[in-house]
Amino acid sequence: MSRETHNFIGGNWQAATSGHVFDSVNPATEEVLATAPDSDASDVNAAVQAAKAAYQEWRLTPAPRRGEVLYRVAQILEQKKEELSRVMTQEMGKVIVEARGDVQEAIDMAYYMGGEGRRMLGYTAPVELPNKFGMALRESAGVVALITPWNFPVAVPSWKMLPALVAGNTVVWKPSEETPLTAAEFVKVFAEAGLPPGVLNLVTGAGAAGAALAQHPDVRVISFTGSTETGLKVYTTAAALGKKVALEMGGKNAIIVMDDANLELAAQAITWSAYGTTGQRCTATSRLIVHKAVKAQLVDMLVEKAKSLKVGYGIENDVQVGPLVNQKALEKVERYVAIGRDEGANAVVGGGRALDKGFFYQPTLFADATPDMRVAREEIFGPVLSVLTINSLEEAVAVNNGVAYGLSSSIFTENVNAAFRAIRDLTTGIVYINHGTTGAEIQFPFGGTRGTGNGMREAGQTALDSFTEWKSVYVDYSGTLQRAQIDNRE
Ligand code: UN1
Repeated sequence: MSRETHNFIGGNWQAATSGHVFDSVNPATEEVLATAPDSDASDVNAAVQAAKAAYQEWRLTPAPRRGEVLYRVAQILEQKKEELSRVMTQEMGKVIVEARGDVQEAIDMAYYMGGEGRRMLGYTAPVELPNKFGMALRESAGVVALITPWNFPVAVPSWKMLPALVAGNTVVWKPSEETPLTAAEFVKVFAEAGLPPGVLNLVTGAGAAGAALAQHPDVRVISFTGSTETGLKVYTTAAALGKKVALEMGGKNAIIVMDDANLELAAQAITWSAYGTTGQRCTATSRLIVHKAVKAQLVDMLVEKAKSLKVGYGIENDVQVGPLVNQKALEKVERYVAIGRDEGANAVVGGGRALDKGFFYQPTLFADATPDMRVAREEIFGPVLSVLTINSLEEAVAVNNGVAYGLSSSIFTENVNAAFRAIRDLTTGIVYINHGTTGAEIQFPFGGTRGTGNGMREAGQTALDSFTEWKSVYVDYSGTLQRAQIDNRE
């Protein structure tokens, strides 16, 4: 039976003013799971006004109290982890064990950012004059807008809203139109934790709602994760209005395997990073850059592993690969596999749809790709891995760095010198040694170089940079106008 979700504005659950709705479809069964408000600019405006009205009181709430709300969010999420994970699997298809991991990232982030309520460090530094004091403080920015994707429908929003909230901002959140039900269930956790009305507002909808947020004069900061195409539109609109924007966009992540690597370990990591989450992570591995001496052996191992993966409805415990999120995503994968075949990349496993119902695709491996092929350069966002052959570490690094994106990369080697050279030379925001390209932890900066982002990072202490303004404060306790010494200093 289909459920009905609502916007959450100023503490009230309500329909879109237009009354329009859209369907959220289970990608494994193709059944309608929920209907949700298809919000327009008037709903977005109502949410922004609610966030604006709640701002002064929230900003003046002592940060430790704000942090305590986040601890309660963490505790309620722990209790509701299974329920929320199941809704997520039903709504966007990731297998249940990964859905639990998604919720766990939000729990970790809630504890981490809850701690910021008692930290939120600024600094003091010596000043040039006697009887004078200087300090720099982090201050909230105001109303912040979050636009988030469906592939991590709880974790990614949590990376944004938890630092935003602990810093004293109020929030308007527009989740992906693929996951309105998961979003509504997540917002309920904040309400239950005692977050005051208006501090966190939810508006569901598609492009019109996102565009209205990017344009809204009362929105100071926009944090976006999603496709490069949409992200750049948001950036252009918001930058023209002088807003701060944090972007997290595409990836074309690679694992390098050197000739001295532990091949069984590498094969396991590649399989998980390429086909886990059906390849629908911005950190997923879509290129394998392998030394020619071990290529044939590694490809054989990967083909075996890809064949043995169980594709199906992720709510069943033994399923390892769920569906693509929707028909469009499935067709995109099909299109790219056709392109790869035309380019001569040689699909040695997979290469077609799986199962009769649902948006399933077989884990696919192109064994003979080259760095100039589109399948080795463009983001496919599906279970498709392209193998590129190299002869040296230098060549591997050049191939890794030679794409438009720079999120995550990895090297498998037993040689400590090679590992440290790779750490130095791989130009991605995240580098792994003897580990796949997925699985970033919330304590560290998350984000990428080149076309992946715009220089901002999420998670870790750096998350606060998106959602705070620095205020420098000078206190002159000399009782005199101490001007001459600094203005006329020789
Ligand atoms: C994403 O795909 O947008 O590092 C986020 C990882 C996860 C987060 C991925 N912790 O794979």
